[in-house]
Formats: sequence, C-alpha cells, structure tokens
Amino acid sequence: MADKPPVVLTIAGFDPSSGAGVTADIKTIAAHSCYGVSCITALTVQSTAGVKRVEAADPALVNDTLEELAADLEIAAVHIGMLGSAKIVKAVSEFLTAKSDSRSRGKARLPNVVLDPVLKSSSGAELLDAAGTRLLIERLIPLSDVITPNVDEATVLTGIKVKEIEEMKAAAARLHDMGASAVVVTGGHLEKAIDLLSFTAKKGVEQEIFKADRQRSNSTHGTGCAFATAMACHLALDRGLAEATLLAKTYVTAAIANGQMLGKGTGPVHHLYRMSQQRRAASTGGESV
Ligand code: PXL
Repeated sequence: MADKPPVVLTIAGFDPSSGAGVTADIKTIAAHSCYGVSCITALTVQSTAGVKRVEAADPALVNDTLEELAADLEIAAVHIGMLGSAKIVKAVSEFLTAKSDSRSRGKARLPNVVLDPVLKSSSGAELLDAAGTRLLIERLIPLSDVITPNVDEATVLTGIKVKEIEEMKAAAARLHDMGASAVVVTGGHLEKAIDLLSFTAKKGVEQEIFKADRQRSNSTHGTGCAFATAMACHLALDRGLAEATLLAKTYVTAAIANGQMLGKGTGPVHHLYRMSQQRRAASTGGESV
C-alpha cells in the first residue's frame, strides 16, 4: 500500500472560477503531495471579472463539517482563508479552541494553523465585514501559528499604513503584540515582490526578508490563497518557518509565471503547473524540472 500523505484542511470560501478559495486550495494541496479536505465558509458568485455576490454559510454546518473531519482524520495542518461573516469567525475559533487540552496554552487543538486574513477580493469586494474583522483579531490571530496578511490587510489589522519594508516590520511587530506567533507580510504589490517573515524566538523577535523580481502578469487571481495554503503544506511536511516561506514564495512565483490566460478578466495562477511540466518532459523523453 502507498504511504499515507499528510492531511491538510482548508477552511475557506468557494470561488466558482477556481482561482481562489477551496477548489484552488485543493489543487495547491495536491501539488504539494498532501491530501486536501475542505470546509466551505461562504459561496461567492464570481468569475475572472470579479466578485458579484457573497453568501455566508450556516455556522452550524461549518461546525458540524469541522467536527466530522477532525473526528475521522489526523489533520497535519489547517489553512484558513475567506470566512465571510462574524458568525463563521466565531464558529471556526470555537472549533479550534482546545477546551479539553490544558497543554495547548491558548493554541488551537490542531497543529500548524495558517491564517490568511482575507478581508477584500483583489477586485475590491468586501469578503469580511468590520465585526468579523474585529473577531478575527480578537480570537483567531492568537490561536494561529502563522498569519499571512498582504500589505493592505496588514494596514487594516494594525492601523499602520504599510507600503515599504520598514512599515512591514513595524506591522509585524504590532501583530506579535496582538498575539500572533509568526507573521508573513506578503508584499507582492510593492515594486519588488518582498515578503517579510517575523517570528518570536528565545532572543526576541526575528525578522527575515525574502525578495523576488516583481512579475508583470494578468494571471494573479488566487496568489494569497496559494501562498498561505502552500505554507500550510510545507509545515505539514515538517519544514521550518523560513524554509516553508521560501518554498511557498517560489511556488507562487512559478504558478504566476505559468498562468494560462483564462477568462476575460484577471486569470488564475496555474496551481498545477508541475503536472504540465511533467507531461512535457514525458512526451519529449526528457527530465522534468
Ligand atoms: O483572494 C481572496 C479570496 C479568497 N477566497 C475566496 C475568494 C477570494 C477573492 O475573490 O473569492 C473564496
């Protein structure tokens, strides 16, 4: 029998165009040789042209789904994306809170929880309201092992206007004060695509910068989801924070570069680009890269 893959749970919204949300996350998880399971928090009506409508799921359905999966499977990491409403934020934080496990010291009862604080779509649609954002700050940030805000989300969460690297560092420090164990501020929208990893170590806060050339591409829908989910996969595979950050960034950069220009608007990143590379290599009898 084949080896069991690590199970990665994604708790996120449904994007019918599969650039972002659970269907995209399942592709990312498969691309990392993990097994993906999911809990849908909200339905959206959208295409590459943008988000037209958002309907939050029933919080009891979310809770039952999470309990059912957690009772059956050994979950190695959790990715949290779009939550859609304050009630869903509450349901997810209650599920993650280790009521019975006194050893967890305020951490979630599942390991490697990566929180992508999704507040808006790139087309500007609101994906979590102010009450939901407040609850996410209060309850979910302290429960998570890593949070992955982009510069806009870091600005909303901290009140620090984040544009440059020094502001990314200050926002990460503020997020630690708010209870975050580790933070990756993704700066894909800056001139250089800079990500900042910040985490608390014995000596205090340690910060590391990851740089890549900014890509001009129209295939960028889903970059935030792909980054955070790839992070969760690498943590599930027992990689450390710095290696997970570097590998997740490399994956997203390649997924953008291999974008397939689908749709009339902002196209999806190519989550499964390695499969087409392998197919090409197989048909030419060469090595895959
Ligand atoms: O990219 C943020 C995002 C996350 N999750 C879902 C989305 C979007 C953006 O549109 O639709 C389901």
